Amino acid sequence: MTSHYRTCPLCEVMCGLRVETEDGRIVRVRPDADDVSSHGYVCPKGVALGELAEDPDRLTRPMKRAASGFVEIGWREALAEAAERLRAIRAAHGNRSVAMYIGNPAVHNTGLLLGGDLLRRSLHTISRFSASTVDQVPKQLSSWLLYGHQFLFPLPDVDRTELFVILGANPLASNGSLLSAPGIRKRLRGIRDRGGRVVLIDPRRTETAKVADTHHFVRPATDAFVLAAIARELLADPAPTALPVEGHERLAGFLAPFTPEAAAARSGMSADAIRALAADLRSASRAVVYGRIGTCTQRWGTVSSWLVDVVNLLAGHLDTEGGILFAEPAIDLIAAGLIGPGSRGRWASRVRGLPEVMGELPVATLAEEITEPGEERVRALVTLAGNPVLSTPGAGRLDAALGELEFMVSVDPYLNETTRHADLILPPATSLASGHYDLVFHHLAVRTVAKWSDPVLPMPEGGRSDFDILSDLAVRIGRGRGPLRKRLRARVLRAIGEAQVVDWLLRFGRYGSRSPHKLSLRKLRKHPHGIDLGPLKPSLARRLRVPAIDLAPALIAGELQALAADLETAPPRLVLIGRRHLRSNNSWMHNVASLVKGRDRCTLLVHPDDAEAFGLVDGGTARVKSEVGEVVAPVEVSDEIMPGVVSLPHGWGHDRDDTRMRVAREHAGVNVNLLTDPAVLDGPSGNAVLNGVPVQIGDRRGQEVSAYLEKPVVEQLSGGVR
Ligand SMILES: Nc1nc2c(c(=O)[nH]1)N[C@H]1C(S)=C(S)[C@@H](COP(=O)(O)OP(=O)(O)OC[C@H]3O[C@@H](n4cnc5c(=O)[nH]c(N)nc54)[C@H](O)[C@@H]3O)O[C@H]1N2
Ligand SMILES: Nc1nc2c(c(=O)[nH]1)N[C@H]1C(S)=C(S)[C@@H](COP(=O)(O)OP(=O)(O)OC[C@H]3O[C@@H](n4cnc5c(=O)[nH]c(N)nc54)[C@H](O)[C@@H]3O)O[C@H]1N2
Ligand code: SF4
Ligand SMILES: [Mo]
Repeated sequence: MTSHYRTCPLCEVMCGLRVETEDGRIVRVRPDADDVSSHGYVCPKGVALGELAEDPDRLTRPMKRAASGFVEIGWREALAEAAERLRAIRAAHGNRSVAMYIGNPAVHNTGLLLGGDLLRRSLHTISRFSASTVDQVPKQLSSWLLYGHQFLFPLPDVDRTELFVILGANPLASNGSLLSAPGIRKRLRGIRDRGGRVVLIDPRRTETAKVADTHHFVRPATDAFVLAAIARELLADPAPTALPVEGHERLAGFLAPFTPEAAAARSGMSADAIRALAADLRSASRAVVYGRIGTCTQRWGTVSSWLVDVVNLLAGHLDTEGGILFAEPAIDLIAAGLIGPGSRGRWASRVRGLPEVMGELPVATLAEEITEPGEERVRALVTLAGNPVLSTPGAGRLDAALGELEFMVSVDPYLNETTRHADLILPPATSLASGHYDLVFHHLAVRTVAKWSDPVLPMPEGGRSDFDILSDLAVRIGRGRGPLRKRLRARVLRAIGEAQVVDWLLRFGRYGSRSPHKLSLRKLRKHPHGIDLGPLKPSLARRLRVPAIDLAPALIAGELQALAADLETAPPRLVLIGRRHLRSNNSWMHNVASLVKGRDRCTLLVHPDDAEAFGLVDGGTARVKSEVGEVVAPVEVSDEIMPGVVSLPHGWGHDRDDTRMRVAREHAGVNVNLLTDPAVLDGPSGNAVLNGVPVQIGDRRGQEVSAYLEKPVVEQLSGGVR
């Protein structure tokens, strides 16, 4: 038996695993107690990595659509046909007619990231979409506006803070996002052991609430009101900062309407609690506010993200130990110039005229870019590691639109809800057969760590890695087109492979050849548990890409005015939010038996008062309707969710006969994104609105009973957990 030390590629946390193999097969996956970052922490998904790699439903050969269904074909034939069809459609209808969608696992896979970049360059299309616009793009936009770079992600210094305020994140289920800190439960406990406090603001009393000192219920999509009120309080006496900051007066003007009372009326969090939180943030020497998916995937995603940082700044916790810090990893994509500072509005979507953000268009508009007639409509689509039919809003419409494409190719190991529309599926071998270095997630990590993982499994006979597939496609598509330099880059990178690229980036980085650390691939190979380079340090003052942090840029000023106008809006009677479960990961791990066993997790959470009002019973079913669709889901009655709010998790809806995910098929669940509305977006970023979606409840026969039932909204929703 051989032990391999490997970074888990499944979520942002990057736990160290010990993978034991025999004869090229995985025997066991265990936590790596010596990993310098995770120190033996692991979650059930990491342990299931072997099952995932050896899932019999994984595709092993390219699949081509035929009249009788999918048939296996050879790699050469598949790659040649994919390149030829894409080139032909592009030649006939222009660059824009070929679109690309990149899903979440792409960022967790070194070869896919590098190969995907080559393919993107060779396709040369502005029809670019990704999971970023159902996720964190408001954060990127906010960082670009505030600091001049989209990748300067504000990270809460969880290991040194004394007051940790969390909005719209459930790290005990998700393990943390834009916050790579393995073993978050222990770290949150650490705050309390130091005499500090954890405050959670969430419409649901989540798993994280159980380790928090205080939990405040907040109505979905009203965080911006609370944050604006806190910022308004802080502006009366902002903390001194060494950073250059301007626009205090302008900001004060825009924030004037957001009194704690006004914010309380709209959000359900009490005015006293809002005032107390502002005062505590200001008086604590080490404190930090952190907002994640619940604050991003909603109507006020950008302004909420922006206000989180502004509150930290005004309270004196930006770029400070125990406050917000910014990572400077060993391979620093910002310093290396490998990721641009940011952009907005360089081009627009064809149908709705939505501005490009960070080089992409909102995925919420993909369906109409395909279906709306016009010469440059999207006729071909390449999906890389994505399942937008389950993960993006208005999924029903997208599902139908994919059927109208002239050609679709998916680089994906599964025949699932999205790839079933493809003409060709190009399945990579498990990423465990390739080397791994986290190019992205070290930018989100609370400690600076460098780690390389060598392949754990041999490349299966006839198998190809993501990098092989994508770089091959890139070279074929680029052939005879574009500047020689670019075509050579694709060929050279393809020839040397991703490990060599990582080696160069390490050597040229701040811990590389010219530093005492002398990091290189060779050195990292000698340290299979990783090398710890210490905690983050304040660095923003020297890394700011703007002359001064502007507290009220035009785009945000416009949003604050819209937000002020919305203070008067009566909230919908019932809104929908999402949730995550520790044993799930977006849409694609439901085919692993050990992860889906147990009771049904795709349930509609309903508060007892609402259950009574709508005639729902625990264990029964409910028909949930929105502006764009409806689903019938099992009901779970619980007072952990606030009245007026229901919750359904995403990534489910595996009830198709033409997919090949047999375990998932038996635990189908429903697709919540049939309910989310692609017409409603976070304005500045185009991010999808997946939380705070107005819905109605009907009974089993479809009669509407909820519509706008008059029921007093609970007045006093805030309060301590214990
Ligand atoms: N186990 C597991 N881990 C995962 C994933 C997974 O699917 N499963 N997905 C990974 C991915 S891709 C991501 S991006 C991260 C996300 O990581 P997190 O941001 O931690 O995501 P969630 O666990 O969904 O927690 C979001 C919380 O926001 C709350 N919420 C909803 N709407 C609002 C609102 O308007 N205001 C406030 N204040 N709260 C709101 C919800 O009740 C929920 O508790 O998780 C990653 N990790
Ligand atoms: N309603 C609602 N919708 C949501 C969310 C929510 O909170 N609520 N969360 C959103 C978020 S944060 C995200 S990130 C998105 C995720 O959205 P997507 O990225 O579109 O969806 P995933 O479910 O992550 O699908 C991943 C796909 O990658 C494939 N895959 C896995 N590993 C590999 C690999 O190594 N190589 C290749 N080539 N393919 C691989 C899988 O088979 C699967 O098809 O979902 C979003 N959708
Ligand atoms: S928390 Fe779980 S899924 Fe995430 S990196 Fe660790 S073991 Fe993998
Ligand atoms: Mo995500």
